Amino acid sequence: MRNPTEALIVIDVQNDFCPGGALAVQGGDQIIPAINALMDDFPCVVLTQDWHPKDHASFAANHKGAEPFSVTEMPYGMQVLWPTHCVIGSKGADFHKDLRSDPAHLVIRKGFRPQIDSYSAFFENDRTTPTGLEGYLRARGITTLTFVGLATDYCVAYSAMDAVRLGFDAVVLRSASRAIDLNGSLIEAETAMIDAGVVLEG
Ligand code: VGL
Ligand code: ZN
Repeated sequence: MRNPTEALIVIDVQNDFCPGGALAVQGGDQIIPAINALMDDFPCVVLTQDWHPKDHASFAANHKGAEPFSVTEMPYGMQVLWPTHCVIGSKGADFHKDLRSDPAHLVIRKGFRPQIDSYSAFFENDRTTPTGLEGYLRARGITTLTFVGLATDYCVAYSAMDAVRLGFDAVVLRSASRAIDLNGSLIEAETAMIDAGVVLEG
């Protein structure tokens, strides 16, 4: 068992990010056995769930004439317009059936405000609206976070970089994460994570 100050943060292992899903990440389901095994090592396990209303501003379908994976300007900066995914209450938003959820102490949902996306488990994409995860971890005395899940170059990377910004030690376990890799986004995200002080393992 790891030190009581450590937590495992499992990012968005949901049907829509796994093969057959609306925003499938290649090999997204292959990381599940490793994640399940890791859960037994950590005194605190948190799962995150991407959780969007149907009219969410990050969906290309809600922008007239926009193609999925195109980019648009939002009040808070540039935003990729995604295929409709992880709609609240849908099958696609459910955790993959093989992911263990019993060991999780907390499930945190993000991206439920229609006008703003939320890649990070800590803040929405304006970088200021909190999800509440920071307070939970601090109240438990947790200082060191290991991130795994989907997708390495979006929600995992944003979460790990915010963690460092907040003063946590952050590790991304690459072997238990998979990337969307949209136009070189994986190498870009890895470089940004290293620059921010995230430790990349695996
Ligand atoms: C994610 C794109 C849109 C992720 C979520 O979990 O990495 N990516 N919504
Ligand atoms: Zn999303």
